[in-house]
Amino acid sequence: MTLSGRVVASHGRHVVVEDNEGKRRICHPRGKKNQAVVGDLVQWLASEDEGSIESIDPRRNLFYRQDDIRTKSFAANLDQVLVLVAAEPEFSQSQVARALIAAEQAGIRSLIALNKQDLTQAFDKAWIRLEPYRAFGTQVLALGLRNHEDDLAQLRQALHHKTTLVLGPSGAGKSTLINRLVPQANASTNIISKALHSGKHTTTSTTWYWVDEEKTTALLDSPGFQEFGLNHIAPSDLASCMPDIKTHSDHCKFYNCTHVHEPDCGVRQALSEGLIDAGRHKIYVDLFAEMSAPKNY
Ligand SMILES: Nc1nc2c(ncn2[C@@H]2O[C@H](COP(=O)(O)OP(=O)(O)O)[C@@H](O)[C@H]2O)c(=O)[nH]1
Ligand SMILES: [Mg+2]
Ligand SMILES: [Zn+2]
Repeated sequence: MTLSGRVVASHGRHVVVEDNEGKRRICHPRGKKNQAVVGDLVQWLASEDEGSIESIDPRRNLFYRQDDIRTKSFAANLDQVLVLVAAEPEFSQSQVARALIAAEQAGIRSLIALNKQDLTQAFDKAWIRLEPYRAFGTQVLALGLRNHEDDLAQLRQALHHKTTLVLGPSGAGKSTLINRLVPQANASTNIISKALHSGKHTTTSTTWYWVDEEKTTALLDSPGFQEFGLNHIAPSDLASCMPDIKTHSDHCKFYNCTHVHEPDCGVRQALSEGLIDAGRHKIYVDLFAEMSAPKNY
């Protein structure tokens, strides 16, 4: 008889499943298909200390990121994506945009947090760079993760009772955030590394952490943020994944307007009137070109 469980880490095709008692063990996929990802609820079968995945329960959603042609990583059944950036190192607007587009395409809410409030000058500059996101309704939190006086109440409230995938460039403070909110994070990582027989947890793609003992709030840490590919999205769907572009795309003359060069384009009109941020339109145009380029694989 199969048991239900949740995928809490993955390593290649092998995953770590947490059972209903909280015990974690490595499970192997049965067959080539049915690739389970972190966040999946699965039916599994025990065999001694390990197990096999028999089936994957229907998913609420599936978040994709494609780092290059080969490496795809996913997480399933998310409530939201938290894009964590910092005053320093300076974040890439394009990377932030990509993460939000991937979330929007998957039907997942996203929010942004800007860390390192103590670096006041750089922080103020970065805060202004996030203005276009606030303008179309994205929640942006100010954080000082290294300031232990701060109880992070606003952040805790935003995460409460939710499953949140944390994404951000190296150096933004992802590990600091996990360690602040998940006191037993290191122990949890060690159990996962042991189950996967891998010395370093850095080879794990995504890891699930429980924030509270009641297991109602979860954080997923996903290392790496570079080369955030969006090859799974059709260029014609891009505008609908960028709320500030989408708002102005209803009044284009051509139903299949790409908002790049056409006359009587609502988006380009809004751009010329300053209603769309020029940097955001540039990101749209660049991404549209990237997605439209012939794929050589
Ligand atoms: N100045 C400052 N540094 C911070 C803050 N939070 C984290 N850091 C530092 O930023 C560096 C990168 O943090 P880390 O959590 O490893 O980032 P990750 O690469 O996203 O996991 C570390 O040296 C942290 O101590 C903060 O609020 N202020
Ligand atoms: Mg880290
Ligand atoms: Zn248009």
